[in-house]
Amino acid sequence: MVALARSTVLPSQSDDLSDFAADVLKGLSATRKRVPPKYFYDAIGSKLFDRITEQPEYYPTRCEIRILQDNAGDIAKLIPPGAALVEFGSGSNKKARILLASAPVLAAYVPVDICGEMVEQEAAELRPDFSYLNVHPVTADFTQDFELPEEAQSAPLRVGFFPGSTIGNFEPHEAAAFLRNAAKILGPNSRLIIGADLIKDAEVLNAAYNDEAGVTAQFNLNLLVRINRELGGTFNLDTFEHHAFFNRERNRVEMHLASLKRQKVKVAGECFEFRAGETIHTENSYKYSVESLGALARGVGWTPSGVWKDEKKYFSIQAFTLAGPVAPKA
Ligand code: SAH
Ligand code: AVI
Repeated sequence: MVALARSTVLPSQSDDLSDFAADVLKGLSATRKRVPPKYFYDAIGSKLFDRITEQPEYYPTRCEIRILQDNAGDIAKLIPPGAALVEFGSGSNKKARILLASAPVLAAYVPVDICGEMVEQEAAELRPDFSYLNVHPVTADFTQDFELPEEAQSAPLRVGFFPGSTIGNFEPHEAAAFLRNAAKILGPNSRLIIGADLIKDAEVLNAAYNDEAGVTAQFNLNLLVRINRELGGTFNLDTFEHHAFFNRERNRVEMHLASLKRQKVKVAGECFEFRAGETIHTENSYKYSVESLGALARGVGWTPSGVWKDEKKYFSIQAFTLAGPVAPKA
């Protein structure tokens, strides 16, 4: 992988393909087959996600943008002049643009994403409109340890921005681990602004993950396309189907790929058997209340310091400050 000027590609990224192979082989060998959702985001998957955000049923992006537009001034008050803004899982630059337009002069804006193509392209598109800003994209897996660029490290304070409810794609214990890692990366007295989807009617949620145009289905199935291309997989896409539903007991939308028949599939030289109806669990999208996310964050040292919601109370932006030292792992 090539590190471009003014950008950072961390050493762990050179291992990306073998991590992918190891995680897929491990997940397909489990009693309940699964693949971690971070592997959705190759260049095609990132574009498909962007198309999901334009579907009429997928309300989260529109709600979050509305909250940002209506409250940008107040939210930006959390960012002191000279701070560095670090965006986790940045994807499209749309939301950052709104925040940056209201923010004071910053030491740096650091979008961090696992998809190198996306983070580089979005940074390149942002620069001409924010010519005074030091935009320093980083390609990294934010569940792992990674270093911020020097400009962000030497800033007096760092503010994290984690929009899109990507926090919901973690298991709750992984979300706590992410928040602990974010505290470590951002450092003392940092702030964190998180976009989190709220618990709501199953009907609204089921529609959002089963759009009429079938873009979410394509996004889900693209994981098999990626496994076929990068890991020598033999998945026949016509024999797997997108399933998504709200699991009320666990406050999460589950996405699966269901095998339509009994079959064998090879991946990286290994053979996996599927029963008819058996699924690969590809994603959870946990929905939070302000209280439940607040409790999770408090548990690892972040103090809730602000909440903004849209009119329908579908989505929230929640702010946290890091008071004391990072809580040790339980
Ligand atoms: N922030 C954007 C995109 C959300 S989609 C929005 O609000 O619309 C989730 C984003 O997180 C994708 O861009 C994906 O590539 C990135 N992502 C997912 N898992 C990641 C990981 N483990 N490390 C870094 N980026 C990750
Ligand atoms: C990025 N993430 C928060 C999206 C979500 O809603 O869980 C990913 C997605 N999956 C299906 N549709 C959108």
